[in-house]
Amino acid sequence: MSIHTPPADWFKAPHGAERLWIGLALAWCMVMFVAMPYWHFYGKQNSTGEGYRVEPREFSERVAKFVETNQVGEIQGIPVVEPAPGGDAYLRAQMWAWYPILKLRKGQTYRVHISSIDLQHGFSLQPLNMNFQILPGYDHVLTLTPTSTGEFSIVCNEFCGVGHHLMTGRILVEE
Ligand SMILES: [Cu+2]
Repeated sequence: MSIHTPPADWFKAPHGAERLWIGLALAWCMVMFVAMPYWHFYGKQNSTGEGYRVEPREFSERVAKFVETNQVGEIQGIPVVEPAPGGDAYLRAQMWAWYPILKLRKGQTYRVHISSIDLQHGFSLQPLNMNFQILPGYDHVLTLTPTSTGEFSIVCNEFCGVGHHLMTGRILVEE
């Protein structure tokens, strides 16, 4: 069978259910088109976009110093560290762990510095579903004010190797 040109009047305008679904999809596209910039400016869980260049080795040193001066406990061998209210906290992403465990106070504001010292990871705070990309070489600063107490899990949502599924961490929030 040979390839032949389609008839000149091949186009048939969508009608019925097809027209309805295309219309709904288009309407939803328009809603998202407006919602994305809206969330960017008015969302309560947005990054401020504050970030700095940092060498992984240097970031590791800051994390070590932060742990050394603010450690208040230990859970399963991982230090629990409580930064001063209004102060800086450090969180290191590395295959395949988040380090250390942060202990924060409800209603206090912190500057949480997050970086990776090897490759790209994804910071996903659960169950709030706050998500940020964590890259080596960048100190990503999150201005964080916990509004509820409890234990929050951090999972890595950027595939980072065979231990990716084990890469969990936690943030404890107390009164
Ligand atoms: Cu990871």
